[in-house]
Amino acid sequence: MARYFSSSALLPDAYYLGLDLSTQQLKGIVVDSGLKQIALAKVEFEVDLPAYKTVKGVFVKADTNEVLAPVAMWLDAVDLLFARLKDMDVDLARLRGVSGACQQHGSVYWNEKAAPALAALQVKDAADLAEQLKDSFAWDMSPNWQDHSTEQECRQFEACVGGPERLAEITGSKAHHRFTGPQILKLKHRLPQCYESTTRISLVSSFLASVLAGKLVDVEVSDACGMNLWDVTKQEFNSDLLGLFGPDADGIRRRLGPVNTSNAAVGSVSPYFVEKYGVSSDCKVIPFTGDNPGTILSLPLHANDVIISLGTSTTALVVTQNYVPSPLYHLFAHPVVPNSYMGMLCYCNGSLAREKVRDEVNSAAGDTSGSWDRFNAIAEAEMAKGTILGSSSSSSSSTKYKQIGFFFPLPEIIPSVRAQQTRLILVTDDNGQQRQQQPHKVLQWENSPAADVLGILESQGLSIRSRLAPMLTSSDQRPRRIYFVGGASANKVICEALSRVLVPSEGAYRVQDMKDACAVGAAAKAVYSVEGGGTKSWEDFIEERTDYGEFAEVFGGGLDGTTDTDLYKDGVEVFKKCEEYCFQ
Ligand code: ADP
Ligand code: XUL
Repeated sequence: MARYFSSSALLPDAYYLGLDLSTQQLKGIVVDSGLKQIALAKVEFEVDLPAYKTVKGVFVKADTNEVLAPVAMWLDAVDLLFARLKDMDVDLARLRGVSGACQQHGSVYWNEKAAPALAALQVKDAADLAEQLKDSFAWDMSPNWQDHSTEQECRQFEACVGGPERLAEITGSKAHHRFTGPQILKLKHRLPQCYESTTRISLVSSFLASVLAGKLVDVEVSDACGMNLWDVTKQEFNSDLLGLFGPDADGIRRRLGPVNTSNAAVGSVSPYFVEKYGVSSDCKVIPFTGDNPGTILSLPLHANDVIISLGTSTTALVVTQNYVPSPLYHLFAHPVVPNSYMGMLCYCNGSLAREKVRDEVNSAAGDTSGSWDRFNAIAEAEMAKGTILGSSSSSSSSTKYKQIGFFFPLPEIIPSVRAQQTRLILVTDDNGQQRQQQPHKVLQWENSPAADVLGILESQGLSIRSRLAPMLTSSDQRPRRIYFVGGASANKVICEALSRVLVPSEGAYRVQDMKDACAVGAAAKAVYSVEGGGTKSWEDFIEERTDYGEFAEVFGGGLDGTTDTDLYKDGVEVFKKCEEYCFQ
């Protein structure tokens, strides 16, 4: 992502490194003080480190639903990444800070040899990191976020505090298989000897920071919220949940260590990186965070701004000051801004569901091309007519027919329901009074594929709008800006239709090139810590280093982009009624 060099307060010679340790690769982006990219290097685990025999970076044990990654592979990846940066002639002596954004929830189990081995890391006999740290782990594996093996532990977590709602209230999420707390408890149950010899547990983020800093680095607060253990508002581990680990709650507390709520440097890079790769000994290690919190640091987000990722699934990330937890989504502490949070909505049915409607529309016209042209043309024509939930906004009839579809070819997460495709019509009279007790249910949806085009976009938009509303602090509960990213953000019409429902007050933008977003966010976190953290707010800092010219505007802001009418004000209620009717 190209940025421009803007402020007079910039350090002219400084470079910063943002690392992204994800499932399939380790990536490093070097930026200058203005967040302009200087270099990018990556190590793909399956391709570059074939000796570990992972498939897409992990081992999948289908019989137990386990997905694990070998920790030593990540250490080899760190060496290879730095070697590649050095080979690219990047002047690593200019590095003033390094931070990272890593896959969330994964955990690394250190033993009592870890602290001295990290402190002693040096270029002795050219031994690499994996060799020097080979005796430092109580378990040589790290559970991956795709792991589903902790059903029993998840039930224990929820039962311990009184159910999923209460767990979400405390920790920001209901119990999830991939979350670190249930994963650690599973280790204690199934590999007790590994748990016993564990002296410290890192998240993937604090593991990588520890390797860079040459000492055990505390877990960072935003990533701590992906554990189902951290009380987000009290900012402490929940004692009841720690009690699940046995009468010796201190045992788990010691293993977890403290949580770091500051963005200040935790130290300088280990002499290993200075001696072997020429990194400046002045290079500070800034707390590493998770990949989703890292992503929100890559764009100039203020409170009430939303990133909507239109990938295979749909994810919405919102910056909020309202802690309004729900079992349907996640809330994390903001990685940089105190008393601020990141809400994360993850939908299973995103692009594939839209593709299904697209294919039905195309096939009705005998077209098997997979083109979006017909889908887009229908959506544009309907919006131009002022169609809202199946009927024209100018209709003068006293009876209103509001149509909502649920397009879930796959089981859905929000709400948590089975796969289905359902269309409902809610009939209301002029006063908005519901005429029928129940909306009329229409089961055949082959009837009018064309109606489903705007229908699916409205339904996806209204679901996001109704869940975001409580988290937004604007007086009318509208988002400020929306940034569309991911595959379908290439489609302007889809973004327009969603914006028309979500009505951001200051516009919507498409940001095409987000594949390196969390590494960029990590680099920005490092720059902010070294250059601006003391005096400048994060928002001012990131705003002044962003070039809005890179973003394509799709929706000008205002209520429907041009006028003062919120076209979907009543639509939210219709949507909620239909969800209630269908799913409760
Ligand atoms: P992932 O989430 O797997 O990384 P991407 O972000 O690459 O995936 O998004 C892939 C999806 O983007 C595809 O399923 C496709 O439907 C959608 N997509 C790509 N281009 C367009 C387009 N022009 N219009 C609508 N959808 C598109
Ligand atoms: C978030 C999650 C994934 C991983 C991917 O809860 O599990 O997004 O962070 O790396």
